[in-house]
Amino acid sequence: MKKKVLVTRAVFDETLAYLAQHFEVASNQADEKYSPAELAVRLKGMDAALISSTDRVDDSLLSRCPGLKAVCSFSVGYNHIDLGACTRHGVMATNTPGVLTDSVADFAVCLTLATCRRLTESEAMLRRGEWKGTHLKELLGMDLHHAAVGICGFGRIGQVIARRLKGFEARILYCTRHRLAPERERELSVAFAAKDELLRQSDIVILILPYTPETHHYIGARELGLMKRSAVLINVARGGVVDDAALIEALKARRIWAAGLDVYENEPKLDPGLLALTNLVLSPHIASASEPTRQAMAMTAARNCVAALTTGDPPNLLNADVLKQKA
Ligand code: 8YV
Repeated sequence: MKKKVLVTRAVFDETLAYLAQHFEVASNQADEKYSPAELAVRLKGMDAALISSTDRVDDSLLSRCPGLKAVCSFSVGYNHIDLGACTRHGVMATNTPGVLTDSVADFAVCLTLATCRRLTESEAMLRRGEWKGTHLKELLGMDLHHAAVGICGFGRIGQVIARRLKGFEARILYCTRHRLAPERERELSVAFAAKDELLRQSDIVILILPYTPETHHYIGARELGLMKRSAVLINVARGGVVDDAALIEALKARRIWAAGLDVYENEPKLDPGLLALTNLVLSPHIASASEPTRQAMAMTAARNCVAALTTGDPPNLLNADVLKQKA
């Protein structure tokens, strides 16, 4: 009997073809967004699921699908998965680190440049037919080259962002839980700074840290108050890392100069206050959305799933303690 796998969101045909070599696959190419109740029903009798960061995996879901052995997310972030609950229910959880690092780093630089140089605001003015021709003081922005850029979160993606920004001769500060070795700091030409100091010194602050209970509202009114009035805030991490309401107030009051957001609290619902702001660039959680990268994410998740249901030792296992429990 082939094992059964549910794919909760639309994926590439290649991914489904690969999975079908191993499993009986229930797909969702219509890309319906399953409610938690719907997901629980569809997971009944399944051995594993390929999930997206839009699917919440917790005790309440897992208690309704006792046969489930693995959840394989096509995302590097895993704040949508309660790892403790997975381990308690004997369910392996995996993610897709590494394959999206370069694309997300590229996009962080893209969002930074678009925000600093008021790209979307300019384009919107053009599309409204309001352009009267170029003049000296039109849509003046700020420079990324030679700027002081503070990167909060300095794992794989943060370090590649730093490498990208070397080409802009930016002065890079970083803060993270585990400071790098001095030789690695020299190699990347970066300097460690405590969070508040980084916020005070930076012209541009880029957020690329995991979303956890500790990093909820990592940037709120207090932190925005520490930043320069001329500063730019970029969020390519997770919505909850920034207090959207505090950010709206700070942007309205020009407490900071501008922001660029790819992620939002309660996405895909955006706080209407965000939509009214012009000193704000918005993108719909597309930092990893290059064709090759999303293909690689889907295949990595599929391979994790095959490994989980065959060898029981998937390469990107997040909750290793589940194996001890199975032993
Ligand atoms: C995903 C992301 O595309 O990988 C992540 O953590 O946020 C994005 O790359 C998104 O989560 C869809 O799964």
